[in-house]
Amino acid sequence: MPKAFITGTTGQDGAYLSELLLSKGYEVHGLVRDKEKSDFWRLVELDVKDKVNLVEGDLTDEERLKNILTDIKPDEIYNLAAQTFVGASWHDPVATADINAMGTLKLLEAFKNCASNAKFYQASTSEMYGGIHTSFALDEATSLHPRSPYATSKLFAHWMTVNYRESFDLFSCSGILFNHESPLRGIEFVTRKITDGVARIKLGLSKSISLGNIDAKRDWGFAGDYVEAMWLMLQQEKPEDFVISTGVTHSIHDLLDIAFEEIGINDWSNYITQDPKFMRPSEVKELCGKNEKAKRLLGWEPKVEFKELVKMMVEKDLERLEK
Ligand code: NAP
Ligand code: F7E
Repeated sequence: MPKAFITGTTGQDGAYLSELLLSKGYEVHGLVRDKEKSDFWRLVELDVKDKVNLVEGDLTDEERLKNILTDIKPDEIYNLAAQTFVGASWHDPVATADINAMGTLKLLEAFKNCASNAKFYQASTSEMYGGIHTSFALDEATSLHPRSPYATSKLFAHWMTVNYRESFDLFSCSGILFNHESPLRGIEFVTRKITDGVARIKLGLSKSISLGNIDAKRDWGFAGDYVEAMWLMLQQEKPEDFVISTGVTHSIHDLLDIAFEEIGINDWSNYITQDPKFMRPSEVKELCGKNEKAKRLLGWEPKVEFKELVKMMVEKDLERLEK
């Protein structure tokens, strides 16, 4: 039975990846910050909480990571833990860098010293492209220009992952994933904030949704599809980095159109307010990824398209609130 160690198990991707690996017969070990106090709602919703071996520890504690890897001897390591909210990274850049940049380096050290036969996956991000303006979709060869403390911390982790591969001949690779969403998305991210807000408006629990820059455009996919790509990357003979995206970009206006249409509202303008507190000091205006390499070498393709994704999220939020 292959063994996987996942950091960030309680997060959106950690939950879907746990479910996927369990379905493939893996023994899954998941890092959690506090076995008593961590919020396990996603693992509970997917009915996998009791099937994952929860291991207590923090990505910033190198000795603990070394002990864990020595004990578990995993075949695959998925580093998904991070301070993931871009907006919050300007308020706490030091903690963001401690976890995302130094935390990853500490895990790479533990991997090199205690589990060097394993394969290592790093959760890199399209935010690393941030300020790149091009009429072409972004791919593995495009240069990087991070526009937030979050993106900058992830850039360090990304290049460290490349560096450990090139320096020590380890199987370490990065997935450069574009935004991916689901009913398990955190409520602070714009997709879930909107689908939850729309469901509240429908049920008379709220009158409007307050947002920041609604002109932003993203390449949004479904998290369930994206964890498949993570697994595929670690099944390759050779460690390589891959862009994972849908190749299609939508604006927040499109998102609002579909979400409000689900509750029978065609003109959402009276239900949206804008608040400067949700604006970012340096915004990433638009992102679109080119997934040709993943299609060609991994045989991966996104299955859920944008409209279906938004509808799925509104439906789930309505169901939760009605309960
Ligand atoms: P998420 O839902 O915010 O989950 C983040 C996870 O990291 C949580 O399990 C959290 O644990 C854990 N964590 C945070 N700080 C930690 C620490 N110091 N030690 C141990 N665990 C810690 O994130 P996600 O959307 O699943 O994203 C997964 C990964 O992919 C992240 O690295 C993210 O940066 C990257 N990524 C995400 C996207 C996307 O669109 N979702 C796109 C590109 C890359 P608690 O429950 O204790 O808070
Ligand atoms: O913002 C705009 C906001 O917070 C998307 C993380 O998973 O994906 C995610 O980062 C856009 C931005 O996601 C609000 O300014 C407008 O332009 O949903 P978001 P993100 O910043 O793209 C990447 C790939 C990651 O790696 C990250 O970990 O929406 N926006 N109004 C808003 N955003 C939020 N959150 N809230 C608003 O009210």
